[in-house]
Amino acid sequence: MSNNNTPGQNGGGRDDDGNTGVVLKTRVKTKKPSMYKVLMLNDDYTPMEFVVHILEHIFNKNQDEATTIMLHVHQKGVGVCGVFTYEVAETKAGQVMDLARHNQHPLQCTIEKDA
Ligand code: TYC
Repeated sequence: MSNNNTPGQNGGGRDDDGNTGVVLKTRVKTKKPSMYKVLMLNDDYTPMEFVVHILEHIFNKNQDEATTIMLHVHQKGVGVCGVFTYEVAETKAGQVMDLARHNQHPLQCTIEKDA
């Protein structure tokens, strides 16, 4: 993919309008943001249906996707609910923890910087 984002200097010290002198271009700020995984941890007490509900309503998964992720966490101990920018990841992890606490489930959710 290309962009117009490479800073450079016009040849011969002549700018686009033909004026002479030192001409520097500034890099346009278009760096991609760091991404963060939202991880859910297994426990022995949170009902499977509750985890599926969380995945459907907070992570916008359909029932099949939600069930697959829940079973992965149940069997492996940890799984990825989604990958987001930092603020979105923090917000979603907080929503999971709030819902779990309000329903008295020990479900744990954390975020981790993506590689
Ligand atoms: N292990 C739980 C049970 O057997 C289900 C569960 C799945 C809990 C995923 C947490 O993140 C979790 N009821």
